[in-house]
Amino acid sequence: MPVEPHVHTPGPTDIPFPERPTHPFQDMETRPIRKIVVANRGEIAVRVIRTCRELGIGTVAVFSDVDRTAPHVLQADEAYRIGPAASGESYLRGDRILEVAARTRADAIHPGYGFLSENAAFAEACENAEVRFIGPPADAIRTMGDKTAARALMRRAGVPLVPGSDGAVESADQAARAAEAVGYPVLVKAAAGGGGKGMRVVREAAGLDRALDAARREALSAFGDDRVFLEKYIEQPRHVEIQVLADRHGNGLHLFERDCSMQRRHQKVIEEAPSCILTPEVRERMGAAAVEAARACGYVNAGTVEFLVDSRLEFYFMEMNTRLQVEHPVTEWVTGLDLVAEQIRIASGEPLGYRQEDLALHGHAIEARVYAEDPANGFLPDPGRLVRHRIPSGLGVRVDAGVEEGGQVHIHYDPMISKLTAWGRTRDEAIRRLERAIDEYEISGVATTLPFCRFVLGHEAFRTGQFSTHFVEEHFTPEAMARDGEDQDVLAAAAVLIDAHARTRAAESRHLPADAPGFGAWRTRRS
Ligand code: MV4
Repeated sequence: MPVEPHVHTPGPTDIPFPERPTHPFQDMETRPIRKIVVANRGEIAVRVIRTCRELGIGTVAVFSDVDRTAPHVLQADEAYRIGPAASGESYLRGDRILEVAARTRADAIHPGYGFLSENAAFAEACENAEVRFIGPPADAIRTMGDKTAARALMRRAGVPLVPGSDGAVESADQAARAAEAVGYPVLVKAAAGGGGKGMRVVREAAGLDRALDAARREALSAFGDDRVFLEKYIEQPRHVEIQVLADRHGNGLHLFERDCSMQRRHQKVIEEAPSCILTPEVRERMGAAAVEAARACGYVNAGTVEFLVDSRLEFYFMEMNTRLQVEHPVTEWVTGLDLVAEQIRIASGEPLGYRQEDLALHGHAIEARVYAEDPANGFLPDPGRLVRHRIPSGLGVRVDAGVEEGGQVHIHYDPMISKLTAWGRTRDEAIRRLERAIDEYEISGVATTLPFCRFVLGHEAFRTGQFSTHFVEEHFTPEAMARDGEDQDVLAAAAVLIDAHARTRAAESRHLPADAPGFGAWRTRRS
């Protein structure tokens, strides 16, 4: 199916397909990047377009039928339809995206996160079409996508691993021997996994066979691959990940860590940089291990090495994410770098241009993810129109939104509305600023995770930094969240009454109806 140019595209709509190569005197490695196809939607597509603007690089958006007027489409220089709403028929169609790149004579494709970002075959197809994939080489994606291959490589590279089986377990017998060797409890994980799918905790030998079967079945249906392996189960871990950058010239460095321990069912809720549990000495060793992990798999571009950290601050390689991550803004806050600009410079073949010693942490940053989900109702997605969307601002506040007021959160895609981040000189200042920003944020039309984020930020365990990846299951109930908001509700109710009175008085003196626009609207914080 041919791609249809969007109506707002200036100039003729029947641009002929150029022959390739279009630059006979410059090979792909050194050709400058002048135009980028952004193969994504929502906030990350907008995020990439912003940096392209700053760098003077042209942007091409792609969109599905329901995204015809989405922010990323309106903000790009050109935009092309790639199919119907379902992502399998649009944002996952690498062939159509490559067609758009050819037709628009783009030099590169930025995949964002999700969709095609960790698809080795797509990265390869880009290179074959002589369009640069702004991400790592296909082989690095492939190696890190196979958790047993990644473990084997990390072992050889001397990166600390959770004790476990060498490679996939072939039989129940072999699994039992591996489990005895590391000691119970153990965790059965899918080789093709990640994100917690196909995982089973086993507390004693009696439960192993059942867990193996269950994990295999889940892995087969989720990934089409039933290979599983074993690891010692770390009981109350922190999730700490290191941001790395590597150029084509063999230079690699890290941009310190993000603490992503605050999760709910493997979905991150609050992320921060730096981690309040690390010491400078552990930070340095983890950073060095992450750079080594990247070097070992031939990594180029931006990537993230995830570690589990136990209560003794021992750290263990978990997996490597071969893409730009949702939570990258907190790293941008504390390093002052633009990670998308770094990705593009690296893809252009430029050297990093600075060394590890040139980098320092500055202050503290925290991100709250704002989803159209109802925390009072099992976090059920609540898609719909953002009747009101007024974002906070002010010193040290950043909002990356993919939907504007009047726009839709669609059922077809991830229900994230925005990422709200705040910076402070200290962790406490960052927390207070993020709380202030949440209080300033107005959303109506859909339920959001804002009150849930407010609950987490106000919790003693979060304030003191004494929490693990189990925080939400241990401390969160809709009732506790509601209690937390009660004082605010009383204040909001009082405010509504005072406002109504003020409106009436103002309307009387100006001869306007009391509901005239421009008087502002009160709302409760949990609206
Ligand atoms: C673990 C673990 C404990 N011990 N591995 C979750 C997702 C996947 N990337 C790996 N995960 C875990 N692996 C060992 N050996 C605990 C988790 C885990 C987890 C990790 C990070 C953040 C949140 C989590 C929630 C539940 C389990």
